[in-house]
Amino acid sequence: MITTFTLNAAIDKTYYVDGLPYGKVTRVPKVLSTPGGKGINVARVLHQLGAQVRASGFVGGKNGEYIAEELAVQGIANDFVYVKGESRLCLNMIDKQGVSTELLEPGPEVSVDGLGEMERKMAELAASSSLVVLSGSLPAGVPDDAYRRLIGIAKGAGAKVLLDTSKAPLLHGVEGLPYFIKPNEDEVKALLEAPEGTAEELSRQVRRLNARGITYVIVTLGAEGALAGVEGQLYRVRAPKLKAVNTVGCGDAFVAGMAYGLERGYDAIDCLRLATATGSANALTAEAGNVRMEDVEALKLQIDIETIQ
Ligand code: TA6
Repeated sequence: MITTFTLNAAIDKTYYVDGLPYGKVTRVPKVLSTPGGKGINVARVLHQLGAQVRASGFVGGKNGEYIAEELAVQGIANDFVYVKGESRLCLNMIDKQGVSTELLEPGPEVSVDGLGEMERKMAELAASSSLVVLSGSLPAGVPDDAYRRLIGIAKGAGAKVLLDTSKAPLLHGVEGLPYFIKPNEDEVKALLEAPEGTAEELSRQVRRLNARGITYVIVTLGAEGALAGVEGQLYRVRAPKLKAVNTVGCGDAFVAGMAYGLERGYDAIDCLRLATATGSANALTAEAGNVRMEDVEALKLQIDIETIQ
């Protein structure tokens, strides 16, 4: 069982518009709506890959009820902590050129009691999970070190933890030594207080994070693919150029592919291949956090992974 936690769950709305003239009225001809927030996207893609998965996190209000009910309709088990306030909407507006503009609401404020309840939920759910995925931003009221605390509980219950977040929650979260992180280049430098650097320096920094005890360190390099460090061994990963329909959720789909591979006991190269193909496949569908298996299978054959000595 893989359990994903989304502390700031959302309803993801995707608006397909002709254009977005600033200061003008825009009518929206096509709208897609689905439960979202990073961990929920990970759960949906894991379900599509065929994994046994459940989604947890904080939800609130009518939007929270919609998130739980719609996940059940999509066939995804869920076990949320309910808080006061309303779960947020995240808007992604895609114009005719395929340019994406996102508006992300802050989400409901969570009390100290709420975090305590989440810690109990983690202890309960991690005990029956081989992997736990913690994804996304933290809602107001939740301290920056929340992921570090939750990682400690999950590891104590015997689960491996994948952490996908940014800024202060990432800086604190790595102190809990998760099994996997997916920072961008700037975040790697911030984690090690390292200066701007060359490709060689970035490689050294990834190895230093591995040496600290984080088994998988995947540095996303945008269209250039990724640099992966796995227990000190580096890999350069490249995906084919695609005509993207919607790139929102590609990172979440990558994490889902990685979680699936790790749970099935794949080696590092097969995990990276599946994760990269799954992340790319997400770009080929209109909804965020959504893949077709035929795309994943076709893309797996086109992923280039170079072992760096
Ligand atoms: O990764 C895409 C996405 O998950 C959207 O679905 C949207 O809900 C947003 O990111 C939320 O990100 P955040 O880091 O604020 O949790």
